Amino acid sequence: MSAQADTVVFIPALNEEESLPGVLDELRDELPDVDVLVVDDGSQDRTAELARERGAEVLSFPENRGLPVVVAAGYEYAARKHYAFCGRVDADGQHPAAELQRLLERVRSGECDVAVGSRFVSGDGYEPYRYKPSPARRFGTGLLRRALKLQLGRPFADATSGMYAAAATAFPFLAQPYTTGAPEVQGLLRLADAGLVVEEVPVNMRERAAGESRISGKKAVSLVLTVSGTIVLYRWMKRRS
Ligand SMILES: Nc1nc2c(ncn2[C@@H]2O[C@H](COP(=O)(O)OP(=O)(O)O)[C@@H](O)[C@H]2O)c(=O)[nH]1
Ligand SMILES: [Mg+2]
Repeated sequence: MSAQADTVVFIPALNEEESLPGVLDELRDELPDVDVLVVDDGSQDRTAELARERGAEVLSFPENRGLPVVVAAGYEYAARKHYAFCGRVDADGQHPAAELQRLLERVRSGECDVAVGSRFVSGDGYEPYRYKPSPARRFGTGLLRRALKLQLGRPFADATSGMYAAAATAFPFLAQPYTTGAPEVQGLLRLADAGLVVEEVPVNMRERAAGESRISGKKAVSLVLTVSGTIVLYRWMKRRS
């Protein structure tokens, strides 16, 4: 067994046997020096087996616990194993490994504590408006952006992105249990309260390689409600504590 790397990249995965091998191969090619952890959330398919075959560490839950639990577990693992940096990408092939590398460079250079991959900011050669969400989705995210800006005191364009690089300073905040269905949004609120530096970095994302997104049609509506609920709930809990 080789020495532990300074970086772990974790991948939440629920029944992703079709896409996960490609994601792991791409990570190995682009980021050969990182350790990889697949957090298998009670998959019924060969997700865990395929991950192990490709040399990833696997944390398997006996049954489905949901993405918020999985996300906390990923950062908790990074903290417990004393990694200096932690990345997170989807198992569906949406997040190019080369883009994660750019996020990791930002945190490694000390420029920020957390770098979030964003489809909706421009710069660094990334065109504005390169992603055109449906009108319904645009309406929803517009509302969320306004609510979030009030809470964070700054604009944040892609608050539900799951593509992250974090330095160890951020692990304790990202590893705390999430009490809402929108862990990314809740995490951003915590990081802002802790005074950590979070940067939104323009990236390109792909369509998921196979299977279905968590977010489609009616689920998009419920996501908007969940995220708004998260913001309100977070305020309320903070006022009481
Ligand atoms: N562990 C776990 N992972 C999930 C669950 N739902 C989705 N995922 C994984 O979390 C990631 C994000 O889900 P995805 O459907 O791609 O959401 P989207 O990218 O926001 O559309 C993927 O890698 C999924 O395999 C869940 O209930 N538990
Ligand atoms: Mg996805």
